[in-house]
Amino acid sequence: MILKKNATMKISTLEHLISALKLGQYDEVLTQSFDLVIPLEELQPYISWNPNRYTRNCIARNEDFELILLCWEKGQKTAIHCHNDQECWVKVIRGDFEECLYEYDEAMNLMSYTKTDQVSQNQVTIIDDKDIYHTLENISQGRSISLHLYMKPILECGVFNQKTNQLETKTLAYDTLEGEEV
Ligand code: CSS
Ligand code: FE2
Repeated sequence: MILKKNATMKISTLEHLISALKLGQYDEVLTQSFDLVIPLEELQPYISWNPNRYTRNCIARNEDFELILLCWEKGQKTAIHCHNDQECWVKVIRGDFEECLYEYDEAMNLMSYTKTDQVSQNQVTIIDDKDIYHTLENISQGRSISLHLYMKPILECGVFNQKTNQLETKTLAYDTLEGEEV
């Protein structure tokens, strides 16, 4: 297909999505992300499960972005965390999540709960403020899957320890590395 200059391709496959990200078309991806439906078969190579914690599976990354698939057993959840100042985009592929939002006041070292949202299949949640922290929990009756985009990649993030009321730094790792440097 010959595209006209400036013409926008509708993103409908994982390959299209990765191509758009490689071209730096982040605004385009974010605009289309609400309607975006990536077939589950295309995500199959990146699915893995762990009974003890959600898994992080790399689909594609370079120095500008990181696209990963997270696989959640029933009830698995994150700690209260941030995204190392990077914009975070989450698209629910399957299942239902509860997202709790918090705001961190660095001067006071105070983490304040703001609100709880439910994010369901095909919906998108975005965090683009460095002071906003959140938790994500799989509240489905079974497994859930979510697609995450960070611009740029996050190698570590701040995690709020609710027992000590202190921020800690957590190193983030992949469970599978099917995806390549692109
Ligand atoms: N930030 C978490 C998932 S919730 S957005 C992570 O990358 O593991
Ligand atoms: Fe997060």
